[in-house]
Amino acid sequence: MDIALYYAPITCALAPYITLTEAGAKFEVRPLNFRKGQHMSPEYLKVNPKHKVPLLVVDGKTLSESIAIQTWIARTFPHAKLLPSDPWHELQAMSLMSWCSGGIHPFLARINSPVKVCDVPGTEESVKKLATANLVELFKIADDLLTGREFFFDHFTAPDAHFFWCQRRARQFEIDLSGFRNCDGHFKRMLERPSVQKVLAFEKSVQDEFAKAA
Ligand SMILES: N[C@@H](CCC(=O)N[C@@H](CS)C(=O)NCC(=O)O)C(=O)O
Repeated sequence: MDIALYYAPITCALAPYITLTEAGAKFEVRPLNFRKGQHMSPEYLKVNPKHKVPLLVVDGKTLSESIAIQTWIARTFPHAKLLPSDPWHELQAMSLMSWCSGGIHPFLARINSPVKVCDVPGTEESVKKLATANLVELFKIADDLLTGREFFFDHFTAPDAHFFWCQRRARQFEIDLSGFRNCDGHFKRMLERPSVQKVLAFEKSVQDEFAKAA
């Protein structure tokens, strides 16, 4: 089976990189340079008209959307237990990933690019402020969910990877999460995982390559 992951540094494509690594999958990574607009190139738009990453290619067939990708990885590599085995908990895991993707991510995207949601001159800071307030509320919910737990379930699963990315992105925007000790503990535990260290080292190497090519 040929597996390729379209990826870009900093983006949420970090999460399936983590789970593919946790699963011991052999996969090729195809980095896109967003600064050079490679995700908008005619070649990439043919592969993914949504111009987004992550995108998984399995034996030439494409799969977009993080949750579908994570579910495919979990089903294809069941030994890695990337989703809980109990059916109800499995659905709770899907619910968590939907929340990361549809609840948390859009507010992170607004901070990254406020003009995409409001182009009225002078509103950028206001968009960011509102998004930040929403994120603080969402991280409080996550903090409560993580009370007394190392991970969202009784072991590492795909939602942990997805939430790790959300938290990392929020920290890069310097959102103050210092009051959320359970989130903080989760973040630190994730940083200790070899899969996470691998993707962060990979990210650095790609960023260095892109900087050289700039
Ligand atoms: N709903 C998608 C969101 C993916 C997404 O927004 N990816 C961003 C990077 S974090 C992207 O590729 N943005 C480029 C663009 O929108 O042109 C998912 O969960 O996979």
